[in-house]
Amino acid sequence: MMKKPLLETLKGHTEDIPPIWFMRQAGRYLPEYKKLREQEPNFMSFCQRVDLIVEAVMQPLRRYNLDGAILFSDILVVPYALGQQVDFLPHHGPSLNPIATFDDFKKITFQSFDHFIEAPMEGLRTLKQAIPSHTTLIGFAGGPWTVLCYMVEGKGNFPFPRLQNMLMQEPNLVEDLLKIVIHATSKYLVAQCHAGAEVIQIFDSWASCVPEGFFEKMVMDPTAQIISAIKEEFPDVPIIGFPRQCGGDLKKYVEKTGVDAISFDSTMERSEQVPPCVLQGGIDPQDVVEGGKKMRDRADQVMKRMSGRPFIFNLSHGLVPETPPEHVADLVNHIRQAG
Ligand code: 1CP
Repeated sequence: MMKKPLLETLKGHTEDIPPIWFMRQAGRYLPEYKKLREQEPNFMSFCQRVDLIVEAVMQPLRRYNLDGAILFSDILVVPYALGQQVDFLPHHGPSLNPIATFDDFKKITFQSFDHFIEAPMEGLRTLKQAIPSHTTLIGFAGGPWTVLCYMVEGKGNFPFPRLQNMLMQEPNLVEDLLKIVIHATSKYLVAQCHAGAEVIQIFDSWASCVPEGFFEKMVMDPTAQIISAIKEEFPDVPIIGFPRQCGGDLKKYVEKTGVDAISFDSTMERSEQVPPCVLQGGIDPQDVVEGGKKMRDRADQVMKRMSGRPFIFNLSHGLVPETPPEHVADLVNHIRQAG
C-alpha cells in the first residue's frame, strides 16, 4: 500500500516535503461549491446529503495536490443531532435556539442522534474509496468549549458573553451541558473512526475566550476525555488539537489531553515555546487572499522554521471566502517545489 505522508508525519517522521492540507479547503471560496450549495436551501440539510458532502470534499482535491481530505460537515452538527434548532442565515452565519435555562437544557436528547450522524458516516465510507491513495481522510468535531459557545449564545458572538456569564452564575447548568457535549462528541468521533476517518482534528476555535482559571476544566479536561474515548477503540488514530489563540501552556495542553499534534496559530508562532508534539500550521489566511511573492516568502519562512521536524503545512486558521483559488494552487505548487 502506498504510504500516506500526512499519516507518516503524524507518527513522527520528517518528510522532505511537508504534507499539505488546509482548514476550510472546501466551501465558499470555490465557485463550484457555490453552485453545488444551491441544491439545498438550508446548510444543515446540505450536510445531510451524502452525495453533496462527498462532492464538496472532492472539489478541492481535483484542483490541488493535497495530502488531507476533511469531511464536509460543521461543528454545529453535534447540537443539531442533539435536537437543538440550528439554522444558517445567509450572510449572518449560524443561528441556534439558545440554551439559557434548565428547561431549555431538558430538550436536549440523544433520541435521533444516531440517525442524524448517519449521513456524515456514509460520506466518510464513500470518501475512503474515492480519495487518491496518498491522501489521508480526516474526521473532525468542535471542542466542547467552542460548541457550547454557540449552544448558549445562539450565534457567533465573540467573546460569547452569555456562556461566560452562565459559567459564573449557573455553573451546574454549564457542567451538565458540558457532560452531554463531551459524551456526544466522543460518540460522534468514535463513529467517524469506524466509518474510515484516519485522523481526527478537534477545533477549539474560541479557546481564547475561556475565562481566567477555567482553561483546564473547559478545554483540557473535556478534550482529554474525548481523546481517551477515541484511543480506547482506536489507539493508532492520531489526534490534532486546535486550541486557537489560547495563549496558554501548550506543553501542559499536550500532556493533559494526549493530542498527537497541535495546529498552531499566529500567536503560538510568536511564542518561544515549541510544544512537544508534531506541529501543523503555516501562514495567515489573509496572506493567501493577498497571494504573490509575499505569500510565498511567508511560506518559506515557516518551512525554514519547521525544517528538520515533523511538520504539516496548513494555515493559522481556515481559508476565508475572499480567497482566490489560484492563490491556493500557487501556494501548494510553491511548497512542493521548495521542499
Ligand atoms: O452556506 C454555507 O455554505 C455555510 C458556510 C459554512 C461552511 C462551508 C459553514 C457555516 N460551515 C462550513 C463547513 C465547515 N465548517 C467545515 C468543512 C469545510 C472544510 O474544512 O473544508 C469545517 C471543518 C467547519 C468547522 C467550523 N464551523 C468551525 C471550526 C473551524 C474554524 O473555522 O474555526 C467553526 C467555528 C464553525 C462554525 C461556523 N459554521 C459556519 C460558519 C460561517 C461558522 C463560523 C461562524 C462564526 O464566525 O462564528
